[in-house]
Amino acid sequence: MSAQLNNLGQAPAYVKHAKLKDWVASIAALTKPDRIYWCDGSDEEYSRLMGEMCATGMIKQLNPAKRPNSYLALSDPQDVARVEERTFVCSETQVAAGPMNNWVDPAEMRGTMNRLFDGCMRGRTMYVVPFSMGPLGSHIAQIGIELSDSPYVVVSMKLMTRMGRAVYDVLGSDGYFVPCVHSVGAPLQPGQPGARWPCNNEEKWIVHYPETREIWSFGSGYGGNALLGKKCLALRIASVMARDEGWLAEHMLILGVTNPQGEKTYVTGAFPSACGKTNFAMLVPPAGLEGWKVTTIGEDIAWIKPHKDGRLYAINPEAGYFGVAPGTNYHSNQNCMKAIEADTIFTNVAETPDGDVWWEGMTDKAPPRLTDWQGKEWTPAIGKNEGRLAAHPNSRFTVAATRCPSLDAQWDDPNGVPISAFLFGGRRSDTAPLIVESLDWEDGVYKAATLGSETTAAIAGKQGVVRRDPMAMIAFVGYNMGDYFKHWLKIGKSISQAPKIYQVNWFRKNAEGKFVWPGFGENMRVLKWVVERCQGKAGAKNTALGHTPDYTDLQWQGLDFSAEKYAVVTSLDKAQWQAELAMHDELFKKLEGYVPETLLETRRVQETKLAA
Ligand code: TSX
Ligand code: MN
Repeated sequence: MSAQLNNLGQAPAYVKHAKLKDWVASIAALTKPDRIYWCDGSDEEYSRLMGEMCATGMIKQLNPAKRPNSYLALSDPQDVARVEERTFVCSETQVAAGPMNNWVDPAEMRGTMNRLFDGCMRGRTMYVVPFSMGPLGSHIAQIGIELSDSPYVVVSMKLMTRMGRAVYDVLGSDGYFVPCVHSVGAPLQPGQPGARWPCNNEEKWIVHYPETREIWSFGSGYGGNALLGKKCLALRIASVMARDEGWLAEHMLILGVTNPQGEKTYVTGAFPSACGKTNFAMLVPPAGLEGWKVTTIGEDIAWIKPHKDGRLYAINPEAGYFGVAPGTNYHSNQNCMKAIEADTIFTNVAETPDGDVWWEGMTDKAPPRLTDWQGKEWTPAIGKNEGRLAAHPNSRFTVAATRCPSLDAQWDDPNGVPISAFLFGGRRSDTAPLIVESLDWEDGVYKAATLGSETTAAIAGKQGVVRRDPMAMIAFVGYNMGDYFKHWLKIGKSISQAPKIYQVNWFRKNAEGKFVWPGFGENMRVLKWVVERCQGKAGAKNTALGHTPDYTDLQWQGLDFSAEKYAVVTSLDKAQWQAELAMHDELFKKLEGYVPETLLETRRVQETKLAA
């Protein structure tokens, strides 16, 4: 195996960046890996690393007759999700990080990191992972280099980003990159056998230095804790870059809608977790809306820049999907199911006796026998008796975007696509109507800033409680949330053709506690109305919240959905909205002293309108 690896410290000839090589050497001197391996991102490298991980048992190849070129990884049971309470934004001052972020003085944090990382890669290989967030060479893209001691990170980054040798061509001898240091925090003594899924259950740290744009992550090998291009770079660090440079780094899907006339409109959507963002990004229009088509640019992150034509243009900085498996099936997301039919890494799902995968919600009925996400025997009876799930609720698939049947032709366009509308949605069983169009940019920013969603079993804590999640960015803004609101308001002033902003809710329930709106593909009816509003074609009525479609403004062909049901999902209850406004005040209280006056004024106007 070592014959394939470069010698310690020896960069390939095509790496021309002296500072990068110095930095790699300095991190190696600190972390003391046995070997350094410079990744080239080739398919051959991917297969070789998969072979090595299969040999150590970290990963298992699935049955190629069922899932060609696909693998299953089972993580440590204590390393299964992002660790928000262990995530830090270490800006020079605490005010700069704001009340929504964990903050530690950066000088103190550097001391902690230097102690933790000293010798933390002993017995392991340090991989040098070059990646581009966004199309290679795009003026909107950013380059990162992740140093990691996890081969699982390397193969995941190959699917999730533009990873490999070509990044060095863009970087040249002095290009800018975001330095990302990652360790699972599990050094090996000579002869010590490695854990199947190495991690550190005593110490987990996800650390950002916004001023110097650095990321240090210790102790976890899972998802956003370890794939540092995603939440750490593309959201927390990028949000700071965006603030400084006049653009937006957002937790948004991007989709294209093509109407029967062939006209294309691009829309983004920001939704907190458990609202079906990936499903919406890959939506299949229902019967009755023939001729309409949805194409996918991205399903998690959007980087959005003002263009000289006065519009906002968006790219997806990612090149793959790291999506939640449970609930994904051929009804909820046909495109996604097709994407993961091959060339996919599954993590923490269950395995069938014939070497395929399964998770809750994949089929109506569970297979009679499974191996669960912890490698234990599982049957529907065991699951029921012991309250044990076959797949972890946060189990994932990792797959390249190029496998997605609905992938938009423009997805890799370095200029991005022009955005006509922003959707902001939460999971609300009451209060919030199906859709409301904001009166203007400021009103839209207010709606986005006060976005709330009910918690589900997939998140720790109480179920059914409304949590404020401004712009679905609560865990991802790398600076003061109040300044982030100001930045949003400023962006609106910097463009002449601002997208319309909508508030949506697919989750209204009736008095019996049943979902009234059919959701999924039927959301296309709402999306069609949004697109036609942007084109000036669709009607609306005014309410205290903004413009909403009348029953007759939506197309119902192919769906039996009565005006009575429509009244339920669109009703606006004054008492409920007054309670809602009181909850907005709680958010503004947490951010006291930082909330822009424009939003506080919008809040007061709402009160008056509801009283009227
Ligand atoms: O993803 C969802 N979307 C967006 C799809 C484009 N989900 C899945 C939950 C989040 C992961 C939804 N669940 C949606 C939705 O629009 N709506 C609902 C609620 C719902 C659940 C089941 C039904 C209907 C609505 N079932 C029947 O009507 C038979
Ligand atoms: Mn996300």
